[in-house]
Amino acid sequence: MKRIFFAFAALALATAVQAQVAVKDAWVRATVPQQKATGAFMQLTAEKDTRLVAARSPVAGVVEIHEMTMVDNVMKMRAIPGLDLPAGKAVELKPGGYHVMLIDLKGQVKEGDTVPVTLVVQGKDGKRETIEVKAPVRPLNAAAQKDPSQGGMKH
Ligand SMILES: [Cu+2]
Repeated sequence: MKRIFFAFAALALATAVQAQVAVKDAWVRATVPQQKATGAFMQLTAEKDTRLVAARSPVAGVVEIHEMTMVDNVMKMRAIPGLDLPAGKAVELKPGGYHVMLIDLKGQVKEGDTVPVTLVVQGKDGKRETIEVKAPVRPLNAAAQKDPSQGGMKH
């Protein structure tokens, strides 16, 4: 009986730590050989006002938070210091919008792989916590070719 209680307590603790920000539909775009960067996409919903301040992944030397904006009719992306996650509001990271940029890739990211991504979020109280995400790799497609978040842009 005691053992069951401890198992349950450990489970409750684990979910409590992760409950701050829910991650849905995480995925990473597959790369071709020699490609040095790609994007990670997901939907984030924070319980309380939170800010995504950093990310890291073992597959990339550098990981940045990017946004895409239209500049003179051309989609450009740039690194931003953080992304606000308002309480209860789903924030989409998707091609053509915000994304987690995996730069300086250590190897090809292939369809069928799973890429671990660690998100660092900060609450209004300044406390940081990390969220571990396992993002499956999805294939490139024709529509993605024009999208700079696929790594076509040189960093
Ligand atoms: Cu980018």
